[in-house]
Amino acid sequence: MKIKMIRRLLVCFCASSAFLLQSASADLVHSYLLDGNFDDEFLGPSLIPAGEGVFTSGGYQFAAGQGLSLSGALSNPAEYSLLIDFSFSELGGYRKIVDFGNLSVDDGVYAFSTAFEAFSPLSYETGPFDDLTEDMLVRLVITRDAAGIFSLYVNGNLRFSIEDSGGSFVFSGDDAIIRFFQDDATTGGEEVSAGLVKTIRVYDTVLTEEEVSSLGPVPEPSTAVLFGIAGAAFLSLVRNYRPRS
Ligand SMILES: [Ca+2]
Ligand SMILES: [Ca+2]
Repeated sequence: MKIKMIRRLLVCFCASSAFLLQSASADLVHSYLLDGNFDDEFLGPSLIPAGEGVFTSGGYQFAAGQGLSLSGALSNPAEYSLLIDFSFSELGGYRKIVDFGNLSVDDGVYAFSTAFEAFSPLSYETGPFDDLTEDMLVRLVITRDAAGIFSLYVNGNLRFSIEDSGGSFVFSGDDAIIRFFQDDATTGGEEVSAGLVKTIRVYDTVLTEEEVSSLGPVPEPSTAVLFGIAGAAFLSLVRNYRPRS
């Protein structure tokens, strides 16, 4: 009886683990959990820090302008999805989150006051205010498809889609370099904030609205922790099991 029950639990646990891994990894090509290093969990290129931030229990903490960069992570610099779990400790005015042109142009994704904004001189779109709160983690997902439709999501919810006809949101630097939390030279590198980044994920396809929605907000407690708890509970069950003779 008991062996059957444990076997059933084991099957259930493995199946749900496989499902979690599978659903989390669809089209996911690079994953950075900033828990003490800049390594890609998929053994791809590492993030490069632009300063000397510090790792805390919550993630990588950086001073204003000390962002991160990532090169050679995209197979197509014009078609991608990026997930960023981060917080800024100062808001107000423009503060750059993602730069697409190796810091050579003003175009990019910014925090504009407490809203997210996709800015280019040709077209820009601002989401609702109060999407950002100082020092509160938020999950930003941006996607761009080959036809140039650029979408921005906050905590799993679509904020806007725009047509990027000018290619402002195509990564145009060498090796499609992605720069996080660093400002361009055209505004003197000054549109920045100190902050904290917990997770960065790179997908080589465009996530659908449904897929982004299923990613939800920043996990609290994290999925990894819950997964760990479930695993520990199962192991403890197995360890405590004593077959009756
Ligand atoms: Ca890590
Ligand atoms: Ca700028």
